[in-house]
Amino acid sequence: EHKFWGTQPVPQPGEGPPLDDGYIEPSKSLEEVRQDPYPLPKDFEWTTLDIDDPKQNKEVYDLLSLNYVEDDDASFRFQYSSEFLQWALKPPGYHKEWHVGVRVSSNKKLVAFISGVPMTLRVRGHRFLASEINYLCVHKKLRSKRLAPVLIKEVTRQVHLKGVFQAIYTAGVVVPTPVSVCRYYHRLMNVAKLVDIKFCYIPRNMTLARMIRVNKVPSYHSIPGIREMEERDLLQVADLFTRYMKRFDMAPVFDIDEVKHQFLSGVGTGAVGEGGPGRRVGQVTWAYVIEDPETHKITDFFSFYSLPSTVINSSKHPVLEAAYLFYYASETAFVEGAEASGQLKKRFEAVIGEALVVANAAKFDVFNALTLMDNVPVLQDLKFGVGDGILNFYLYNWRTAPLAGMNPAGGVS
Ligand code: YNC
Ligand code: MG
Repeated sequence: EHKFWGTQPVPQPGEGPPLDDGYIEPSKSLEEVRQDPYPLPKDFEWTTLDIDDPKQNKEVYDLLSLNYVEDDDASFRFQYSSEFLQWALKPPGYHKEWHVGVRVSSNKKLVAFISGVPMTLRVRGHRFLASEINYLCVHKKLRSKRLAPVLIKEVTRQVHLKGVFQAIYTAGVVVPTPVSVCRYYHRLMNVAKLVDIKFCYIPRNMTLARMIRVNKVPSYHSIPGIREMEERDLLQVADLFTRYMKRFDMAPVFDIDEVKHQFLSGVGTGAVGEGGPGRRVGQVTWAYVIEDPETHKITDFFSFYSLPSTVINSSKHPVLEAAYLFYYASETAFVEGAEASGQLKKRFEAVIGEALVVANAAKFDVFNALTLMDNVPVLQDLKFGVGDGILNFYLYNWRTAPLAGMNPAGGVS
């Protein structure tokens, strides 16, 4: 059935839940790792992409904009920006060798890519170094030629060469074997445009005018003390993030430098407004804190990122501007009884509601969220609608029982 995945250290179909968490195959010593690159079909050659070099960054951008992930009916295709790729591919401790490309030997055209970045991952009670694998892409003209397994094996070799033997990745497709499954939800903001590009439809018994009214996002904040996150907040945000993420069975572990990178390095340059309403030039991420007006302590934070999609068959609206909910946290999670009483849900509703206000002011068309963390209970009240997209989470060379929320309608941790 799975000619490639059947050979890899991942849980195989029908295995059943493991008795103990742990690796599937042991780590190798450096000498045991294959020293030469995997062979490519003739006429192709390996390349390492330098994302700092504007020319090479543009080559990855072009490959992905034309060949990366599309929705099921090929209406929308992710359009990661150059700034996004800079942010995503260069976290603290990144290795340029993990940014793997394939070129046509004759004209050097970039036709395939896969990347990894280092991270510390916690799965249940275990913490380990891992690579986060993303942006696997093969040019449309080279599909179904078994190039993807070669890319995966080569990035695995490069990861092994740095002494890392586990990985995490997500995909819309199902391969052996998801550790968790999430569903996408969408909060419509620019309703007229979303209807125009057929991102959504006007339901029966509804009019466009009424739909616009129902989905109106407030233009003002409602939580006192909300402001953009700044460098002086790093210690408090890192501490809050670390404590809050303990609620979940699988989570990244960020040190201060990583918190700085994840939440502050993508905010762009210049002043808010110079990159369009509510945006800086080249802004990829937004991060806000709530500072208690009395104690001046940070009680909550939230973040989201910009990931536009090309609208494949539209000249009127070439780009769908989508914001994606990223990490958030709240001290309310540590208030005794707050979860049982519904106080925690209320707080998250207010906090994520503020993210909608910021994203709407920045002229995003839609705000997306997955059924993970503490999202699920607030999605309905914040007027998110269920999407048709699914995101499967995978671990490479790590065994653990399925994580909560395997039911894509439910919550995940
Ligand atoms: C996928 N997305 O099942 P079997 S997500 C994993 N993730 O193998 P061929 C995938 N495996 O089933 P094509 C996969 N898509 O025979 C396909 N496969 O065992 C498997 N699309 O290869 C597939 N980007 O080259 C099959 O297929 C084998 O030409 C078939 O190429 C696939 O980034 C692809 O969706 C996805 O560009 C490159 O369709 C191509 O179709 C494409 O004949 C549009 O491959 C863009 C797209 C994928 C986005 C992503 C995460 C990737 C994770 C990869 C696995 C990492 C493992 C950990 C490595 C480090 C380990 C350490 C330590
Ligand atoms: Mg292929």
